[in-house]
Amino acid sequence: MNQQSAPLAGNNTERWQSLDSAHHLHPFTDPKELKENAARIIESAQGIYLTDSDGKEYLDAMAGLWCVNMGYGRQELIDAAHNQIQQLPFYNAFFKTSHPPAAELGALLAEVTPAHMNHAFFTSSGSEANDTVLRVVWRYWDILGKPEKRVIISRKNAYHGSTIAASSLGGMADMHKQGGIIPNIVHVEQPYWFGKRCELGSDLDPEEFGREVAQSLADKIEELGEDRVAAFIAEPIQGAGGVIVPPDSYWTEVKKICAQYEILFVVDEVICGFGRTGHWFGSDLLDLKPDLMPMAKGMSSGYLPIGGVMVSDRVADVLVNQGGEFNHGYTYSGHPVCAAVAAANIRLMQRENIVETVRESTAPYLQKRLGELGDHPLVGEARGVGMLGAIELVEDKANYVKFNKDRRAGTICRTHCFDNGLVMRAVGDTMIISPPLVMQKSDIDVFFERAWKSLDQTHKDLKQ
Ligand code: PXG
Repeated sequence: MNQQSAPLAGNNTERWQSLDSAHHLHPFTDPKELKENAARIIESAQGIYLTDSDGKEYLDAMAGLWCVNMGYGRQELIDAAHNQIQQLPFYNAFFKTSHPPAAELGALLAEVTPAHMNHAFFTSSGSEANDTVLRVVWRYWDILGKPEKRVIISRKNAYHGSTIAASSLGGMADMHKQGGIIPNIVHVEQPYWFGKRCELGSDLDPEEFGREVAQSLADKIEELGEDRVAAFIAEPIQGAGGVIVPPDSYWTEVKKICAQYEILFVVDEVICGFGRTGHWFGSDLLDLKPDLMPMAKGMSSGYLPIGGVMVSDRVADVLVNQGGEFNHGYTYSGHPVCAAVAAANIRLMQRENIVETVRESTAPYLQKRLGELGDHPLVGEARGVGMLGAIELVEDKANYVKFNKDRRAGTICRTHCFDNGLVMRAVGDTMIISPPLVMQKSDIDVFFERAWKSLDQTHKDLKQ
């Protein structure tokens, strides 16, 4: 039945819920369950606070979906979109044409990314950026006369997007079950120390664990043969997998392995980029030297959909000087309005010194308060880097025992958070945060109080 012809419910919330329920299939959602509960309708936002259609306010500790880094309602970004849409709402970047926003954005990205990265290929999302990664990696080795280098090594529980190629690159078992995996992609272990510690039920030295997991990459390259391996892809800190902060030894070893073998190193900066870790990119924090860097989300603070792949000079030299035509691109590659907003966002970040403020002031305070949440009896570990954090809910803190999945501890906690005016995401029983970078210390205190209260209520529910 067409809902427009149906009588509309009394208040706007009910109306939007009923239209949504009748006509909108949501991403990563059980549609039947949602129909039984009705969607929460978010109507407006300012700074780091959201307001729903009943006027209830929430502190958005997820920055939308890891993206609204500069906060909601930024006039500079609104003006950039408004001005550009009047001047030139669309033109393509195919057939030897360009436009000022794409040219400006490329130059700005070259300025803020690591010094050896000076070319950008634009997309509309992180998933398209990772599809582009596959195309660039394969093209690179083809041009160099090594077409047998085809395999891309990724990690279990990684998230690289939701298109067929990006979900294949990702290591999410539930996505593979429904969507399969395209050929030439394999997955190695992830550096999730806490998960392994709980699984083992006995002591596990983090640094030794980090080295062992890194070794699984070298072992996989040896097993496949270096002549078949094209690239290794990883997020600096796994985001959607549960904000997994590796032991220090992990990246030290992985960097050595990437340098030792003739493979491309792809660092997925879709979450860690644009100040999230207190550095412009996770690659800066960890001193990674990526050959390719997919990015999106914080690039425009989520105001408009834009992503891209930053290409190192080593790869660009081959593509540009030896490759001929690259048969790849999207209608909206470098979309002028999206590019203008992304450029305005980067300039705003520079003008407000946000990366430095996060590194020196806000992130240390957030991590301190997150550490205090670690004292809660329900919390087995609280960890984080920069403006990223995870809180592991456990049944037995002293003995590292997780809850049985059926208890749905994370879902219970997330519901209490919403009721208490806080948006936290639950990955299983891991509560995660990725708040806007413009969050102030006083907001962090509000976050702490609402989170503690939600943990208390969850604890009480789970004891019953
Ligand atoms: N790489 C990484 C590291 C991501 O986190 C993508 C690529 C894909 O980006 P797009 O723009 O195509 O969504 C992502 C996206 C979650 C969640 O539930 C995380 C993402 C997307 C949707 C939900 O935490 N990350």
